[in-house]
Order: sequence, then C-alpha cells, then structure tokens
Amino acid sequence: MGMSLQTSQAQAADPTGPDANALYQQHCASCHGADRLGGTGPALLPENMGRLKPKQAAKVIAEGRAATQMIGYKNQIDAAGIQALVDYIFTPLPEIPRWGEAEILASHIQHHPPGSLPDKPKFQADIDNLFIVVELGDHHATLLDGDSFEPIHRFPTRYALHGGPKYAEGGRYVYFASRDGWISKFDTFNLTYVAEVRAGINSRNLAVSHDGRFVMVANYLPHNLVILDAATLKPVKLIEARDLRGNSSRVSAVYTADPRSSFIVALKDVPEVWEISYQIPPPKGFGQWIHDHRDDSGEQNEANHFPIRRILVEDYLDDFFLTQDYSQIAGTARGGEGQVVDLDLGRVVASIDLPGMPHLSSGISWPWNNTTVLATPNIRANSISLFDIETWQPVKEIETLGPGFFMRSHENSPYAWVDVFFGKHSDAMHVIDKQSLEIVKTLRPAPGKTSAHVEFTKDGRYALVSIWDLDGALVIYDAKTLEEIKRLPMKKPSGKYNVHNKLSRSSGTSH
Ligand code: DHE
Repeated sequence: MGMSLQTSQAQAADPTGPDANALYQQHCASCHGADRLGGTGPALLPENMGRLKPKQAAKVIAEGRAATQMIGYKNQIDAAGIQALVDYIFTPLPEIPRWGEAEILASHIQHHPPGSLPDKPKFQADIDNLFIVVELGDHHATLLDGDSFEPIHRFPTRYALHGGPKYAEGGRYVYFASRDGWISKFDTFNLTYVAEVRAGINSRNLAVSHDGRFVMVANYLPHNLVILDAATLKPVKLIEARDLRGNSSRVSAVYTADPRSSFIVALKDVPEVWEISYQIPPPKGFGQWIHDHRDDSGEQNEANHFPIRRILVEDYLDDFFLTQDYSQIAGTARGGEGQVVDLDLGRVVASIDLPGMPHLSSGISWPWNNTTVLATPNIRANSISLFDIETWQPVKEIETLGPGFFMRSHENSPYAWVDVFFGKHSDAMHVIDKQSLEIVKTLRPAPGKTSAHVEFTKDGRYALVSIWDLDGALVIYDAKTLEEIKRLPMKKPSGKYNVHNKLSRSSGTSH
C-alpha cells in the first residue's frame, strides 16, 4: 500500500482543509505506523476501532488516553486538524494490505522456546479453577485463584484484546487474540509469555485444536485464516477465504469442534460455512482439497493438510452457536434471519427468526421439559430469545430491561445470568430461573455503572461479574444465595475465563 494513495485519498476528502496525511505522518506515524497498520500503538483502521466512535476518537486525540502512552494533542493540533485526522483514520485503506507468511514470520517473537521452562507451577492453586480476567481498561490480564479469589499475577496484554482467550494443555497455556491480529501465548505455570505473532491486521478470534497442536486465527484483514503451530506460534498454513467462484470474504469467526477434530468457520461475505479438518493425515475424502496441486498419488503431502468441507448456506453468517454434540450450528446474519446448519448432513436444516440480532456466541443451553433450550441475549432487543434445539421452534422471549451481550450458567446452577449491556439500565444483571424461565432477581452490583459478563467457578458455586468501568471491579456472588461475597478492584474487566469450564466445554459458557 503506497503512501501516495493515502495522500490522494485524504486530499480527495477535502482539498481545502488541513492536510490529514501530513498531520498523521508528523504526530501519529511513529507509534501507529506510517501505513496505519500499528506499531507500539494500535492500528488506526476503521475495522480495528471496535466500539470507538469518531466522536470518542476526536476526544482521545485531543486529550489522550488514560493509562496508555497516548498523549493529548489539543495544544498542537487545532479542532479542524483533529477532525481531519478522525476522518482520515475512519477511511478504509484503498487496498487490503498484504499480510502474508513473510510478514507474519517477521513479526514472530519467541520469548521462550518450547521445553525451556519448568513444568511445575510457580504458585499453589487448583489449576482447574484458575481464571484469566481480561482488563480492557489498561490492557492487562489478571490470573486469579478461583478458590481464594486472590489475584496470582497481573500482566500487560496487547492492545484491545477481543473474544475469549483459549486454554490448552490442561490450562497451562492460554492464547489471546487482539483486534490488531496479535496472538500471544502465555505460560500460566511460569507467569510469562512464551511466544507472540501478528497473524493478521484485523482479527476476529482464535480457536485452539482440542489436541493442543494448532491455533486457527480468523481475520477480517486480510481475508484469510491463519493456522499456527500452537507450540511456537509460527505459521503452518494460510488459507484464503474465497468461495468456489473466487469471491473473497472476511472471516466472521472460528471455533473448535473437538469430537470432529475440525475447525468450524463462518464467512461474512460469501454464503458458505466451512469445516476444516485438523487431523493429520486428514480423513479420506474429507471435503475438497483447497490447493490445486493435490497429491493424487495419495501420499502424504503437507499441501493436502487442513482440507475444507464447504457447506452452502442461504445467507452470510456472523457469529454462531455450536450444539453440545457438535452436530449443528445456529448462525445469525445481521439481517435477522437465523439458519441452522447440520454439519453431518452438510446443509441448512431449519431457519429461525432472530430479529433482535442475537449475540449467538454467547448462547448457552440447558435441559428443560425433556428437551434442551438454547438461550441467547439480543443486541438490538430488550429480551432473551429461547429455542427448543430439537425442533428449533421458539420457546419464549424473556423481557429484559435492555439489550444484553453475555449470558452464562453452569451445570450445577439453577440460574442463568444475563447482563443488560446497553441503555439506562446497563447497571442491571438479571438472574433467570432455568426451569420457570422467569427472571427471579435483578442485581445492581454498582448502581450507575455497566455490569456485564458472568463466569462461574468450576463447581458452579460462585458467579463472577464485571463492573465495566475504568474504576471497576470484579464482584463475586454466591451463585445460590445471590449474595455478594467479595469485590476486587479492576480496570474495566471484560471477560473472565475459567480453565475447567472452558476445557470441559461446559454448556453454560461460551466455547
Ligand atoms: Fe465481541 C466474543 C463478535 C463487539 C467483547 N465477540 C465475541 C465473539 C464474536 C464476537 C464472534 C466470539 C469469539 C470468541 O470468543 O472466540 N463482538 C462481536 C461483534 O460482531 C461485535 C458486535 C462488533 C465488533 O466490534 O466486532 C462485538 N465484543 C464487542 C464489544 O464491543 C465488546 C463488548 C468489547 C470489546 O472487547 O470490544 C466485546 N466479545 C467480547 C468479549 C468476548 C467476545 C469479552 C468473549 C466472550 C466470552 O466470554 O467468550
């Protein structure tokens, strides 16, 4: 991507106004990269901004950002200049930047080679009941003892992590993904990062194969999937996201389907769902080979690893929910029509009405009335939607005080918890009885501050809630009496992830 393209792009926006490119190069490029792809600071591309709106971006440029190296520029750049910079960074790049194997490899950092660190934890705690708490406020994570609720270690993360970190090897390793495409592997036993790599420019999420051998990264930019060696984080294979006609697509999300030894991938711009086998060698006849140079002799050839099975669907999929037996996925397109895809049959088997834009990766399921219900919060409706996953018929809409983002339960708990993430009641947290399907209590852990995202301890006895504020906290509740038992100050804690619940793929949590 050439600088001249950016210059002409900025000038085309307003030939008489401030020269945004010159301002950018003078003040921003040294941290955020001359090409806006990031450096010590995050990438400044519209796709990478997350929830940051242009107005908030202008405030950050003027006043800086607390707890980061971003200083305020209002004394150096006038209001028109700041606005020009905002327009500039919210303009997509004219071309998808190249981020191939060479760029990925060049970014790779091996802090500690595999096998070089002790295999014994540096602390005393039940590894199964550890939590990682991501603190978005100052881009840190805390390793928490899930029995004593004492922090074990707090460490910096890459800028703007998104999606759930994923565990491997019984919880010893945890893999993080940032919106800027940085993948970091942290050794919880030795309390240190062991490897890092930038696998994309704008990433959605990552999945780790159940055997701990491979990490797959889903990217918006570039349009591809990147398979990494889980031991070193070095790239193993890049797969372009294209349909059979060659149309390219952003990748919405990837999840691991343990019993199938495969990754399930949703694509945002082409109507296909992919199943990619990570068995080596792959099962005979699995899907179709993605490389032209298929080894017809039948001999093992690395190019033939990770074959793709393409399932044609009726609409593009955003995030999706995987049934506990991994036979079906329920996916949502932002339009409101949901689709159920049977992974064994390889086709859409039902459609579901999802007008509230559910956050299906937050969907959870539990046994109810001789069947199983899927419950999902909605980002654009004041309700929880419940479906019978045997028939995919709606069971109930539970009215809430506002749109929710995250929902959680645990096999040992009679309750499901869901936040109110948006609107004037965002400090509310609803507790729903899993049998009567009624809200039995609405907690307000910190009146006036958003409470969000719940995770249970491994035995389901305690529920941990985030106060989503720079001056926030982790509030621990007795999951039965619903009484608060402890409060730990934290900086905008977002998600929290329990080793046992994640590795056992508890039906009450995201996978
Ligand atoms: Fe997320 C998970 C998609 C905005 C915080 N979010 C996910 C996942 C998807 C997703 C597909 C599952 C990935 C995984 O865990 O492996 N999120 C989206 C969006 O499409 C959306 C609406 C728009 C976007 O900007 O991408 C979106 N998400 C947000 C936010 O604004 C949140 C609240 C703050 C942030 O971090 O940017 C946010 N998303 C989270 C968190 C998880 C997540 C904390 C992990 C939840 C879990 O418990 O597993």
